[in-house]
Amino acid sequence: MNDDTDQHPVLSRRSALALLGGAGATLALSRSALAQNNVTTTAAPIFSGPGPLTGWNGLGPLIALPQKVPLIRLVDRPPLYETPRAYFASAFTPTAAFFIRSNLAIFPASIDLSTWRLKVEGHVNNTVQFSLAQLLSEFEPVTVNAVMQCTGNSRSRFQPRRPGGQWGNGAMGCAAWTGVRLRDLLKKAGVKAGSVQVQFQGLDKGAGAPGSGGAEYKKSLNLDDPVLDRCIVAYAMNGQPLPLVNGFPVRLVVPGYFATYWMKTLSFIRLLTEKDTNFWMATAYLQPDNLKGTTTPQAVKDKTVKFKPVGSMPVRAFIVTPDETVKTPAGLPMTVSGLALSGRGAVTKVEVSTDDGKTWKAAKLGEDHGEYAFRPWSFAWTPKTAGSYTLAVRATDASGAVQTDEAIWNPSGYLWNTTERQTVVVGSAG
Ligand SMILES: Nc1nc2c(c(=O)[nH]1)N[C@H]1C(S)=C(S)[C@@H](COP(=O)(O)O)O[C@H]1N2
Ligand SMILES: [Mo]
Repeated sequence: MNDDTDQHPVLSRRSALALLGGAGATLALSRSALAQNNVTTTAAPIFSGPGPLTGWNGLGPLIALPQKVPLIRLVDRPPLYETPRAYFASAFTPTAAFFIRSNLAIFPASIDLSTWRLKVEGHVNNTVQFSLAQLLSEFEPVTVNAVMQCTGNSRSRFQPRRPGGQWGNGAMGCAAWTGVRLRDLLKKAGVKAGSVQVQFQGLDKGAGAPGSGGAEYKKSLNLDDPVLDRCIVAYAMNGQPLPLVNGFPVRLVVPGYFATYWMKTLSFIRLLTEKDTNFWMATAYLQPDNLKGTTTPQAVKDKTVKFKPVGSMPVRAFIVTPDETVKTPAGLPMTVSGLALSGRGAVTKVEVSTDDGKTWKAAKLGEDHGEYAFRPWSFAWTPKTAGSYTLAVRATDASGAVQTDEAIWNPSGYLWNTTERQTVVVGSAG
């Protein structure tokens, strides 16, 4: 992709406000200059204070990894790179702009397909292994459009703040994933009676959190979880091979579930006779055992909270345009637009407020790409008078769940789905 497109580089909310306030020096940094350097040279503050970080994206320089366009680097190693807001203008996220997150620091720098195999092992009738050529030729290919979202997406909103990557909203993306049904692979191996979970492991390595025993990233799903019927082992996203950092040659796709299960460089599928108690299942990626995954710091202190492994994604809607750089004259018709998602039933309704959530009107839903994909929405709005407006958006899904203004809180900073807001400055048309 050409760097100097109309995809705007990331401006932090603060630098954008400075820009609106007429800070000429900030404005003088042209988009092309930013793109050429692959870094933001604006004085984006490094956030260290106690309050929530409220810009749409997290804060960090724009850095391009191999096969990727510049993304917002939150952490170098293990890599946390966030997708800039402008890439969410369409329902499918460009592969090269897809976010990157790995839990361990050592990721394969190359894959030799002459020796790489996907193994199905453990409590099976026959241990089997497949080359990529076999996955491509011996199984019926299937495609599913699905959003992958990091469990900690939007963690920077948490109040009190939680440790971990301080994501804005860009730790998500939607792709058309093509590959082989997990069920077809399990059939080839023959799952033995007495198996309770299926475990997934990739090729990355690293120490993990000190003392955690988490040096191998392993994730498991219950064998009786209906999500297994829609899981695929994907060798393509958006009609292209997966970039190495996004899991080449194959990754697990778990439509509707958080990304923690979407194993990259998937190389081991293992049938277990006991529940998986490894660090990444028993200690990490736990949510309070309620639908919203919310609790209070006091309840955690009092040890009254029951936790369970995270699973499906609650309903969310995002305002993509206008962003904070838009300053519009009164009377000019504009389109408010964005995306919505839910892992718990199709998005059925999106509503927009132009008065900070006091009154709501239905937005128009865009093309339906499937239950697990982003659902685009748009809303025609003509601000009548000059002033500052606070737009809000909320979505409803087929389960009847609707977003609210109530903040989510849990110790790991997961499952944020509070209604989104965007302030728009409307000037006089003269
Ligand atoms: N092999 C492997 N797969 C993994 C992870 C990992 O650390 N190693 N992290 C998971 C998490 S937490 C996320 S958010 C997604 C990120 O996928 P991406 O880098 O393609 O965006 O991968 C998931 N799959
Ligand atoms: Mo994640």
